Amino acid sequence: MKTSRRQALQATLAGTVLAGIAARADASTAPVDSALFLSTWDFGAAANNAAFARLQAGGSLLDAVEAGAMVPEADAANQSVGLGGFPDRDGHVTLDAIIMDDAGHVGAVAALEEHVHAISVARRVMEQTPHTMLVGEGATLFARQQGFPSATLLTPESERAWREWLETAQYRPVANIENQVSGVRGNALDHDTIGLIACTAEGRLAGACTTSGMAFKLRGRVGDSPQAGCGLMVEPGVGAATATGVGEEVTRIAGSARVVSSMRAGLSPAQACREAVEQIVRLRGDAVAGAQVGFLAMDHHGRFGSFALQPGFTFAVTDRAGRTQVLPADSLRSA
Ligand code: SD4
Repeated sequence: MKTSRRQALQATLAGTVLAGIAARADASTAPVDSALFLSTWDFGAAANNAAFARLQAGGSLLDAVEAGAMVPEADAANQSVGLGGFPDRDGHVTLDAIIMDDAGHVGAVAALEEHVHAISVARRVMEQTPHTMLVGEGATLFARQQGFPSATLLTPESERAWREWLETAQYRPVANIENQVSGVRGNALDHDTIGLIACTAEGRLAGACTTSGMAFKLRGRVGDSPQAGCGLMVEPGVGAATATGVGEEVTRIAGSARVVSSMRAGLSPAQACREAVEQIVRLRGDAVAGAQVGFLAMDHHGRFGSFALQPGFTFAVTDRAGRTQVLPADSLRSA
């Protein structure tokens, strides 16, 4: 399965990459030296392009990151975000999302059901309530009350995968495809969470992160993604970071906040991402032997970097002219 997934990914990359696929994922050598949008995985390219289009059409930076995150959320073929996401072990698709800007505005939802665009509900939490996060039934009720259309998130394909998983009910995340479980084959082109961070030429920052979380998780499980400082962090005058992979490992170290703090202390975005991955390994040792965690970071000049625990993490970068590339991240472990 791993080989065919890699072949499929290569085919996608060939179709998506506009230039510089062989470049290292660091600002010093990448052909794009300052990013406008940076997002996780190869499917981030379409999200970045939507974000760019929204900005070009006069939207705010928050409008742009929201528009970008909505792309994988609406894609039923993507089984790790939004519509068609893999369900929890009881068959419910539950979504986690967060949106944040550099003026202290944060909104998040966790374990949201029945609504495709968790990122938009998160934004509504930010803009219409005094709170930063709503969860479970409360989040779903809020979305209804706010007039978001309800939808059935479980697609026949994801239901089939869940029923197949029920035959063994083993929870064994696999690197780079955490949302697929050993023995259950999802869409080989799809990965996990989308985290999308943005930086304008003026140094304004924003970010969005949205996911259906780990496939077949315990009901009520919330990952890193919607937690401020874990799946996403934005700090004015410093930078932004986002994470993907096994959320529990990211949460243990408040990963994205750690990456931003390291940038504040003078590390480059790539160094800051690497430091966070190394901290996870220091803490967890063999417990993370097969796990994947990947970080993306961008400073307030748009310099960007990434680093992952395992090989296979890719990210999409869009420069201020709207050119998008998909690049491979460096990793602690080798292939
Ligand atoms: C979670 N971090 O819910 C998310 C899932 C993910 O790669 O990104 N997997 O733990």
